[in-house]
Amino acid sequence: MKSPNQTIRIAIQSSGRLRDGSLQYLESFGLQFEFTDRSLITKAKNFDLELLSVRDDDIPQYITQGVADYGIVGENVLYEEQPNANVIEKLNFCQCSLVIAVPTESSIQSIEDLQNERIATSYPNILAKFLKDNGIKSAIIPIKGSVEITPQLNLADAICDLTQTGTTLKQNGLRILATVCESEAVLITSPINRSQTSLKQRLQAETLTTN
Ligand code: PRT
Ligand code: ZN
Repeated sequence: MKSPNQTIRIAIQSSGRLRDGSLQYLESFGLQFEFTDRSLITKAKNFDLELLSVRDDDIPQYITQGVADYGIVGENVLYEEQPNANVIEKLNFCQCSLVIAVPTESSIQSIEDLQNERIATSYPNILAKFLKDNGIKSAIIPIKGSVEITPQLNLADAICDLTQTGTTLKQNGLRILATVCESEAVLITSPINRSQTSLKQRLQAETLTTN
């Protein structure tokens, strides 16, 4: 486990939808990085800070274990793995919705109609809580990717997946039945960062030196 007062370490996604927004957020503080290769760890040029570039799914774990001081991850991934996680700040990018959708021609018209039906999802924990809160018992089919295809394969009667523009749902002949939650990128911190100081405060506490 990393001890306090060492180099600040921030876990961000190595590539994907969160990557650019995460870097822009960090660069807005004046931090400068030089990416020379695909290395896992990149040191800031002008601050005692380093980036850990990893898969987004692993970021909550890195934070819980204190391997990194801060992390940037989507709320969907965070709440799937750690419902009681400590979010420091919402970052206003990578917005999307986690929705339940059914085939356009399905007889399922309301969430009550999901009783005893099969729902495929990559977010079984968030979905289970939603169904429980609404008093509905369905069979949750955990699936890692291409969830939208499962009704066509008769693997599921409904899906619970992320959507942004709605294009993918439409292309797969699906319509939205209910929104489970909204999601955006958030800054989270390690439990060993006991003061729960925002990254901004921590960076501003020391003067950035430009090269
Ligand atoms: O490799 P790694 O595990 O790090 O990345 P990943 O492939 O798991 O994640 P990535 O890069 O695809 O997404 C990272 C995060 O971006 C997600 O966890 C969400 O917080 C956020 N995000 C925002 C989205 C979307 N928008 C989104 N549209 N994640 C996924 N999608 C999918 C959606 O499920 C659909 O299949 O994109 C497809 C297109 O969506 P439409 O509605 O615009 O057609
Ligand atoms: Zn992922």
